Amino acid sequence: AKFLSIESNPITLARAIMSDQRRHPEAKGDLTMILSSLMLACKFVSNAVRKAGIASLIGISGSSNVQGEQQKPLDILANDIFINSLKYCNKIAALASEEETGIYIIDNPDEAKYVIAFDPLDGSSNIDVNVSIGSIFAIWKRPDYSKPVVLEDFLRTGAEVEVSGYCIYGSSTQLVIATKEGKVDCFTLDNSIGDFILTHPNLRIPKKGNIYSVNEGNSHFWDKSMKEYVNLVKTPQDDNTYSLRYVGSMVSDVHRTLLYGGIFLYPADKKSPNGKLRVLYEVFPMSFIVEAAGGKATDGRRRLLDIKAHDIHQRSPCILGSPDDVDTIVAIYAKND
Ligand code: AHM
Ligand code: MG
Repeated sequence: AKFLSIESNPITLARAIMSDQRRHPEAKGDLTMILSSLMLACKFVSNAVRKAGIASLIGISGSSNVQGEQQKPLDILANDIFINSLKYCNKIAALASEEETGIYIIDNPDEAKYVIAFDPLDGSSNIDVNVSIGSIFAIWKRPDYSKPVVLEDFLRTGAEVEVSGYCIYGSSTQLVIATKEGKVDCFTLDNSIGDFILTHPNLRIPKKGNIYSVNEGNSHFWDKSMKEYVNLVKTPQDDNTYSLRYVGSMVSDVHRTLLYGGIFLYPADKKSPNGKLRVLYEVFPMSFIVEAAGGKATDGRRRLLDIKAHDIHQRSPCILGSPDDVDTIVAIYAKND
């Protein structure tokens, strides 16, 4: 007989979301359907990202491929994949994408209770140099789903998010999902079976870390408190030395912060008075995940999840990570204001 060491009872994402639904007998399975669609979209995008490097070698780059089909930049392709996948689950009334100018209303046969905001491929300037990138999303329940969907369905706070997550296309593909019950799970794509497997259940961010992550090239343009904070973490102390790690791909920088602890900062500066990151597609989903894992997220002065969006593409400064590290910078802002 041959003996194989293979996990015969893995918890797949499909199994996890089905058992979640069983725990909530009142639930109609809408979120289960939406998450299944997102899981499929992430697998498709992962596959496209993995092929991107070789595509130019085998002659399918440029404006059309060998079959004469129009080629699309990867971020536009990812946007199409997300839209198509979400359209057919019939549970999403409208979506807002970083790649779309306005909201995208889906013509549903039934009342759809949810709206979703996503960045289909964040950090896309990193694609050509083979650096990890990701997709980010947040889902809200519509306040009144008997009415036609309107822009206001998206102009909400981050605290009202039902579920949010990101998928990182790194050395492996991992999907991290946070629910409003405060549970964060990380699933890793097993390419051999084509399914996401629960590899990091109940993620909790370390209380304090020793990594800071920021584009320090902008430091000249920062406000006094930002400068003071970064100087502080760079000043050697007996029990405390911080390392700087900055990928420049939010999903990677936040993923590391979640697992190893520390702080990620994209502050406002003189060039970008509202920072760079988008509230709906980046700031809310990531803040929601970090808080659900026991971390904190602030713009320096207020909790990010308390912002109420007034524009789907609005930006905000974003500071998030281990609670002790975030508390330190919040105290500096309070002292200097
Ligand atoms: P994008 O949505 O155009 O890809 O930009 C967002 C990305 C984030 O992933 C990352 O945190 C940030 O831009 C990096 O910006 P910078 O190059 O200014 O440091
Ligand atoms: Mg982006």
